[in-house]
Amino acid sequence: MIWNQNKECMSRDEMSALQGKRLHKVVEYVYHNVPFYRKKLQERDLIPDDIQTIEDITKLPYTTKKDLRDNYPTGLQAAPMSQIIRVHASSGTTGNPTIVGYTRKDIAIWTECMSRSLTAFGIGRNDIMSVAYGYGLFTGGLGAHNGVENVGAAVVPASTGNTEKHAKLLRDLGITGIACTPSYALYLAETMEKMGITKDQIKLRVGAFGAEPWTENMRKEIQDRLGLKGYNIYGLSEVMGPSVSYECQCQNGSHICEDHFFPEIINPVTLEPLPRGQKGELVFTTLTKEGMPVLRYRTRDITSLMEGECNCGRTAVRMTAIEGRSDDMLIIRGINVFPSQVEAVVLAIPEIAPRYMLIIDRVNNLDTLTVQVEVRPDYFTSDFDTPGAVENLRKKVEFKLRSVLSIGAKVELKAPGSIERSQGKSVRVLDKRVLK
Ligand code: DLL
Repeated sequence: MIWNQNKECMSRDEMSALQGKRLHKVVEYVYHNVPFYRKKLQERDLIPDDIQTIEDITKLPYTTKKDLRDNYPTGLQAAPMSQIIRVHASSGTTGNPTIVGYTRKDIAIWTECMSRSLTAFGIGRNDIMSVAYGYGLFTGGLGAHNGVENVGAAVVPASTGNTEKHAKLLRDLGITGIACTPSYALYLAETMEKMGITKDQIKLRVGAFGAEPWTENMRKEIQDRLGLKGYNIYGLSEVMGPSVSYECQCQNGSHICEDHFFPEIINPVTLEPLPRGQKGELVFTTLTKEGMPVLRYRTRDITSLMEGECNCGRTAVRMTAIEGRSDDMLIIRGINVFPSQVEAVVLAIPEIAPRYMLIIDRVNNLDTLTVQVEVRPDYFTSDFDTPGAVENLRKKVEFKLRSVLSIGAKVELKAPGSIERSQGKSVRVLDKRVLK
């Protein structure tokens, strides 16, 4: 089934013409509403009328996460606050999150894209779908939620946590679809097994998995343990949220909603655009967004694009599974974490030296994060004799980390000089997870 035959199956020529028209409009819109973009265009001697076709996109400057950080909180927002009806936030590279505001039209378009994904996965009005992406600030929960309601299925807003209760509901309600991270799906399978719930007792048929990288082996394992078919769903907050692209029944790449999000692939070092088919960094321009449109936003995700009609009948360009990142962002329990965020916390605590190490592991399918930090020599000798001092400091670091990272980390205090110094580029991350 196809949700929007007209847009998902458009001929290439029609799609390019539509994209060109929309690109001109969005450039005109940001030129008049976002000083940051006006300045960037003026620096290149560009006015909106210079952008007429989609090929003209290469004249435009790139936008990066740093630009969002430098314009925190809402400097890149184009619509006035009176037109914003929702705000989400995702991890910034340091202390401040990235704030994204959506207008009513943005939410309607997002819901439309999410409906395309769910329809491609085979979810419709006869389904009951639990959404086990986080609902707090993260785009996963509410983004998926709106789509499930829109296609007429019944949504169960399970969110994350409460896994035993969720497993019981899966069985008792006969839930047929689930949206969550692939690692949470495995954790859920394990919890069910511990509770003695077998896959014959549940009716799960479809899984909408994304927000973190996963492999074909993980897909097989989840499908086998939960008795469903797992589909990939991709997205990012700066561009929209879940449903920037989605797999169809053919599962040969994820179709991009390219009437709304124009994709390019670039060489992350030289920033040269690469021809379709070549692997590189994915860049998106939002063609219809009002709240916070982005021009040529560098996602840092490494993938390649495939053109040509798919056996499902959709013509929309497909992207291959994300192979990695061109920066140091980690995804831990579905949450984006930058080592620089930890650094910002560490630098702000006087008792701690600016030395740290992140150790990430996957225990029983759940990601764990341990942060080792070094105590400053002066504090180590003088205050450490006071009863409770060590524990208080450890708790303080844990508390600050949780508020900045949005996930819990176990903190280990280390004696001065005990975190290994590296000879060359410092190694601050030890990722022990192996994606099988
Ligand atoms: O993760 C949006 C989302 C929610 C997508 C639910 C899918 C399902 P952010 O928190 O901004 O947004 O993180 C975006 O997560 O740049 C990728 O690195 C990674 N990512 C998202 N989906 C996938 C996927 C949401 N299917 C960042 N495969 C992106 C691999 C993914 N990585």
